[in-house]
Amino acid sequence: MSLQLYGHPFSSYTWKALIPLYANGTAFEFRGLGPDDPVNNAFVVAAHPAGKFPVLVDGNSTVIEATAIVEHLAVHYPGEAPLIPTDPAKAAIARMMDRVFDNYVMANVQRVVGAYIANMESPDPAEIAGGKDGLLSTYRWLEAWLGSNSLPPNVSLVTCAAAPSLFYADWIERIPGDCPRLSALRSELLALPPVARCIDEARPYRPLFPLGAPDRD
Ligand SMILES: N[C@@H](CCC(=O)N[C@@H](CS)C(=O)NCC(=O)O)C(=O)O
Repeated sequence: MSLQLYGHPFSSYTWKALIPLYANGTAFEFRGLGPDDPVNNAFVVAAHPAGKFPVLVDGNSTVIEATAIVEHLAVHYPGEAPLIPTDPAKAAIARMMDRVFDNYVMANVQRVVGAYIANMESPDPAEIAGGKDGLLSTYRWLEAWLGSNSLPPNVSLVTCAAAPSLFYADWIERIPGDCPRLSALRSELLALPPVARCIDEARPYRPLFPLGAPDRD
């Protein structure tokens, strides 16, 4: 099989690459990372400047960074879900929103999770407060944005970024009641078949969530 995806089923950025693969029924081999997979771990450490995943291998090409993986799939493995809007103006907006979800939702999730991973008994309260405040600011920005914009109707780059980041963000700082559009968007995204599949495949790993996984979703 020419496509291989290196990642972990509980990793939000791995979901970002899995969602387009599942949405378009693209055949690939999943290469898991973890204590029992030293060869796969070593491959990722060599492939990415910071050893981060997912990593996609397509024949002789190695593609790092989840956004670039979605772009690669859109170009080389087009399918039912047009991952990047064909209208260049809409594509520019999709790329802008991809940055919002990565840089201001997922980065704040990782800030809080990182504080726990650094010190499970006594996570840095400033890091936790900073991450949670950042999430609340972004929730309010997204709520306002959704008042006059909507996501593309099909699975797109924005879905791939938004679904995993909102899934985990809500576990860290619940989307407040004054953000009903964002709350509804999260529910709609989690119900999409490729997203629901990622959620189900990750269920066995929930005990790994450093803050304790809530009993929902
Ligand atoms: N900018 C990267 C971020 C990827 C990332 O943060 N992946 C996490 C897993 S969700 C990771 O590799 N964590 C392990 C590490 O940082 O060493 C991307 O978009 O692919």
